[in-house]
Amino acid sequence: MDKPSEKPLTKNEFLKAEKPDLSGNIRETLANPEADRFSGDDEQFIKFHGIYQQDDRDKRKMGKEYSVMVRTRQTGGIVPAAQYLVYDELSGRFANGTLRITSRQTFQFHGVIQKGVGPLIKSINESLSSTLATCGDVNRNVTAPTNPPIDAVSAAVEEDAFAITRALLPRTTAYHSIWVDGVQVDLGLGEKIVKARTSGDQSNPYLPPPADLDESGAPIDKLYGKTYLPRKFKTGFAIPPNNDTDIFTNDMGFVAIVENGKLLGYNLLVGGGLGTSHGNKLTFPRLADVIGFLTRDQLVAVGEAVVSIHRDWGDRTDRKHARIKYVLEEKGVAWFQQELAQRLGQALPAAKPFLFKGQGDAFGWFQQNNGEWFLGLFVETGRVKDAGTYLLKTALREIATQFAPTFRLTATQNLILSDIKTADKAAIEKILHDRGCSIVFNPGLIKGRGMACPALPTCGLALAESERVFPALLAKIEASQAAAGVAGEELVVRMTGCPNGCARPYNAEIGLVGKAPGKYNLMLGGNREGTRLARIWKESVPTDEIPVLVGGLYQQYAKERRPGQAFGDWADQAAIWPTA
Ligand code: SRM
Ligand code: SF4
Repeated sequence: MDKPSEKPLTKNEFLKAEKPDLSGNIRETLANPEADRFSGDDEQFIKFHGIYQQDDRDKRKMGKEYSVMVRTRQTGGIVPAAQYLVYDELSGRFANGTLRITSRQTFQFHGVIQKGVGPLIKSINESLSSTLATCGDVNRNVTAPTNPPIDAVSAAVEEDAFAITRALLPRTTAYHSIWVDGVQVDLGLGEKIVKARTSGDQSNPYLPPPADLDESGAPIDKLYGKTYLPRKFKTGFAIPPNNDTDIFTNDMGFVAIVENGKLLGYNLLVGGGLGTSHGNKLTFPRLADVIGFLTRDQLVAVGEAVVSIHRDWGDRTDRKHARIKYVLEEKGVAWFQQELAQRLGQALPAAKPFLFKGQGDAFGWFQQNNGEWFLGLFVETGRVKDAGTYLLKTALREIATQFAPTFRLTATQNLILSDIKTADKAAIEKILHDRGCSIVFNPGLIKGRGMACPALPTCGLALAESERVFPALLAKIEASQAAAGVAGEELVVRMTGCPNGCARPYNAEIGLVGKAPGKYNLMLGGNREGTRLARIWKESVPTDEIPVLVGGLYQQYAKERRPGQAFGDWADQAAIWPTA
């Protein structure tokens, strides 16, 4: 593959080149009291600020009801309790009252009204977080292991995840001038913001390092230049044997290499990515390649060099074919290693051996190495809400206020509360039980491993339901499993409303990918470790038929499986596939 040049550049490339500070007309829209939405080119610019223009798709027949989705940045899913309390308050005031834990360890606010977006983003920044570059053609939220959240190695990895986060933030100053300096609203959040700013470190870990300036005083972005990356870019860290961050699905992954309890460095993985488009053969899900080994002091230089290869070699003529995975696929690992060596001034040594033995979160109480405790909680489809007698949002507010644990969002859309004293355990448990949330302690290993993307009604790209139908569907799959005599066995089921793959169905044991309203491609053969891709077993299966088909497969699995063989491993090998 030569550098793509003959085809015309995409429209997004011209937009970025015209306004490299990414400001678009956002300031003007915010200042216009008549504006009920961001429109035109701004729909692209706002993404770099962590905002998506959406409308309630349930209400489209009556005309479009606009709102936005806002995504925060939380490296490794870390949310201090005081920051969580600010989010809790903001979600009630300006959004739909829920907080959505995402598959990349951030929070999303859905249904944010136009007048709320300024105060919301200003307050997020005041609570020492940010929404800068959580979307757009840049490095997104950096994921890092939460299982376990606290030991010497995970603390070192966390430190590195923050170092790479900062290094890969865009240097534009427009974000701060629009949302922090430009929004003048007193929300009366005084006490809450003060607490968020005085708990521990006072500095915002998501402030980009100062940029160099050109002759006119404008910031220069040495890494991203004026046109940023051809497409989104995702970075994650993992600590074997748990692949809880699904590291092979990232554009760039760092796999911790640990010897005698000490972090030696990382194996570099490049070229993972899942998004596809139905019927477009140029697009496909891909797991990352292993490139080489690096020491901790090389981390930032290697990260920047990999991003610069995407910047220079990614396809800017077709946004469906623009991720770094296509560069790896078409040019190969040896080419990539050489290109990286040239940019670093030295080749990386060969990768060191590593092995993943599973993925996902642990539920219930576990002791940290410092004697304190962490509590793994199941959050159905990542949605923190109050509904009927299930009052998770209220319970978490009470726990944050009284005990101030660190909140850690997991990459399977669950939640860990860490740094809890032995004396506080019983009271925290009581709050959760009293608020109708007993399920959070022990969901079982189908619910606990499952993931679904938001899809309808908020996602503009959804072809089918996901989050809203997933719990009922999973319950039926659980029942089929029990009927086959293997109740309670671990199973990774993931569902999305379209082939973009936001809940990572492509490496699940059972992946359900929305094709049309009420119809899904049923994918099988991924594994529990997240290291093998699933394949389409049946196309366009109606929702009601999914549990019936899975029930049949489970009956066969129960008869045929070898001792200890997981469902995904059996399905990959079983005589269930059409013969060529
Ligand atoms: Fe995603 C676009 C939600 C993780 C691949 N994703 C979207 C948008 C913003 C729709 C849009 O562009 O209008 C969705 C917003 C829905 C809503 O109403 O909230 C959306 N993606 C999500 C989240 C919230 C899903 C979730 O269940 O948690 C995740 C937010 C992550 C975060 O906090 O940063 C989310 N998205 C992912 C992942 C999984 C991951 O990164 O681990 C993937 C697959 C991995 C990958 O990137 O290849 C993913 N999202 C996409 C794509 C396909 C990209 C591609 O290369 O083709 C799109 C569409 C696009 O970019 O054009 C997309
Ligand atoms: Fe929307 Fe598709 Fe992502 Fe689901 S997978 S959130 S439907 S873009």
